[in-house]
Amino acid sequence: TMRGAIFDLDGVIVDTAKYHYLAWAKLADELGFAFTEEHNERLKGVSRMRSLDILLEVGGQDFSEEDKLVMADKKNKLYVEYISTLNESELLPGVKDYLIGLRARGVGIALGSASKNAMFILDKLNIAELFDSIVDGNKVSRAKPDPEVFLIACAELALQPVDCVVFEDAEAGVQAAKAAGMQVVGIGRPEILKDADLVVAGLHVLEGLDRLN
Ligand code: B16
Ligand code: MG
Repeated sequence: TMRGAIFDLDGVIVDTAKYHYLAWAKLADELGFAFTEEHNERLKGVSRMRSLDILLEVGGQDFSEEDKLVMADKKNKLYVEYISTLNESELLPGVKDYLIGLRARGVGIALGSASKNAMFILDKLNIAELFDSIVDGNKVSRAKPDPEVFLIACAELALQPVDCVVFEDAEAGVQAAKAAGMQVVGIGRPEILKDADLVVAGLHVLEGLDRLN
């Protein structure tokens, strides 16, 4: 049985990918190349610096580490500006009810995200208080598919990996959860999330099932 639930942020709780995309596309535009939504798929669940490397690879450009830090910072300032008006209405379907239902059953709830802006986003969505533990990009040193983020979250919930279920939308996140020895529910398309134990379109599906029980 599930004693702890660990949630990825972007793609599971909120679709911040579209704002990441707007900011990355603006940076690419300034560098003189087009960055499409299809390219953006490759950035989902990937860290900020790794995302920049992928973007520059698409544009066939290369810069010093110093310049890259300046660019990543610039992108982040734009991104933060775009998400500054985020609110509860942008929560993905079923998220809040599912979290409240888990809490009522005594399941520990953690966030396991690569984003350094996770706290800001949870505050905007008004759901920070539903989490017992928040593990984000500021707390981890190794990016998914490394299991670090989920292992820290599990330890903060004072649970063992076998007691935890991870909710993930990205393939690298599914791999990270498996490497951590946890069960994983994929959020999205089964053909992409092949290694997940179960794949659903969104938390609204699980929330609906819980209500039937
Ligand atoms: P930041 P997740 C990830 O969030 C995003 O999917 C990815 O596109 C982003 O680059 C990464 O966070 C880092 O975000 O620039 O805000 O630190 O899916 O792990 O919740
Ligand atoms: Mg994600």
